[in-house]
Amino acid sequence: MNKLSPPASAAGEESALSRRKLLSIGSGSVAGGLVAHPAIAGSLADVPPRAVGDPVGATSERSTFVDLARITEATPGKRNVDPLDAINSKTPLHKLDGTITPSDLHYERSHSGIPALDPKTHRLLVHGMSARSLVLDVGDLRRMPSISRMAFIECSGNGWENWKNDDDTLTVQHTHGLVSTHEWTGVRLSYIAGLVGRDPSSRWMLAEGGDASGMARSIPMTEEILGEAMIAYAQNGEPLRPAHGYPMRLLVPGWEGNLSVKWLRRLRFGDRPFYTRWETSRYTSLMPDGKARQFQLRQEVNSVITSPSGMMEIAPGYNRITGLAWSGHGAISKVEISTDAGRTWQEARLNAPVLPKAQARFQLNWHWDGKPTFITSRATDEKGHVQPTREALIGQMGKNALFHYNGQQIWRVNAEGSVRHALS
Ligand SMILES: Nc1nc2c(c(=O)[nH]1)N[C@H]1C(S)=C(S)[C@@H](COP(=O)(O)O)O[C@H]1N2
Ligand SMILES: [Mo]
Repeated sequence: MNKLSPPASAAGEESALSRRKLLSIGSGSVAGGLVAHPAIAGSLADVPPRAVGDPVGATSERSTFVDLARITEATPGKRNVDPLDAINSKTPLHKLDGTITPSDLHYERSHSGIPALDPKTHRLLVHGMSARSLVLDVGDLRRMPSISRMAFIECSGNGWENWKNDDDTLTVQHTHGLVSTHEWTGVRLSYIAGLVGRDPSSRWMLAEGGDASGMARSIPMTEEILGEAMIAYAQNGEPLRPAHGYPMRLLVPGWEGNLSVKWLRRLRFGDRPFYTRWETSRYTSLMPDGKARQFQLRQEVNSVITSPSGMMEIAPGYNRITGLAWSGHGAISKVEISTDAGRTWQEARLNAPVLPKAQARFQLNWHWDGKPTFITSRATDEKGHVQPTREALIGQMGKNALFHYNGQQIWRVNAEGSVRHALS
């Protein structure tokens, strides 16, 4: 039995491993370089001495032993490209813990690069179907009542590799690295709408960015969005970084990332969608009958096992399965894991807190018997939406679509313990 095998008395999912089974777990070392030491009485002689420190600095850096980076991508399949050709940069989900994405590793999608906007000159115009119009700077926003909340942003292109063919070399960073979770701070959209006296019959709002791409999206003015959307000026406690919309962006929790318009310069209230090119051609889904689906705006329930995942190696015996689940409908209520190609499912433990429209961390103890198999996760949200299999999703959407892939992700484990991307 290796030294990290959980005690048989442990509660929850650990009890799924019977004592008999635990005792029979092989003596092989745990994957990831951990050595199973013989059980001797431990003493400080086994622990290195205290170390001399470097000077205290104005900002802190990651340990030189830690390797964390996003990867740039041009189109699906064109990976690790020259930054000048990149259209996005993906979060290393397999190397992160907990649920909050560090600010410099939040995925990034920018259609025309990152403008350097000066907060002294940047302005936001709020106008349209309202009693008055207003021009605001970030100082004005900072003087208003603020809210902070945890929320994920997910590009509707997340998972786009999975519409295509199988690729053995894909990691979870490639397949799911276009979703991240932050604590965001800003002013409620309903507060701004109240300031300008928005006409209650205004059912749509145009949000326009200040970058060269001319990004502009129509946002439905539902109670949910008016109550939850914000004009954000801070991420994880610091001002927005330029890549994420400095000095201000719209944040629409739970809806496709494209609606969270960065470098926000205009909000215009109207009574119908504005049909910008971003919603008539770009962010639409081509259906099997040749028609395009427009305004598919919500991010559906989704999950993925981040460890073990694509391109990792495991050893027989105890392995911890962990991953992330999220839904644009609200909080995650359940994540189930199958380690036998979908025949049987076990409920994973969710780490607290589990917050609405934020990523939730799940985990399960697993005893791998060394036989080839497939592992997969299936999330359910508080509104009862269940993450579909790839077959069910494609049955509904066909294979022409590029956006809104939320099928269950399968990882294949072969006899050598190599974990690889699989579609079925
Ligand atoms: N002005 C502007 N806003 C934008 C974009 C953009 O290119 N320009 N990209 C959108 C897309 S497609 C996504 S997925 C999110 C990404 O936000 P992030 O880069 O902060 O992760 O921003 C959205 N807002
Ligand atoms: Mo996106």
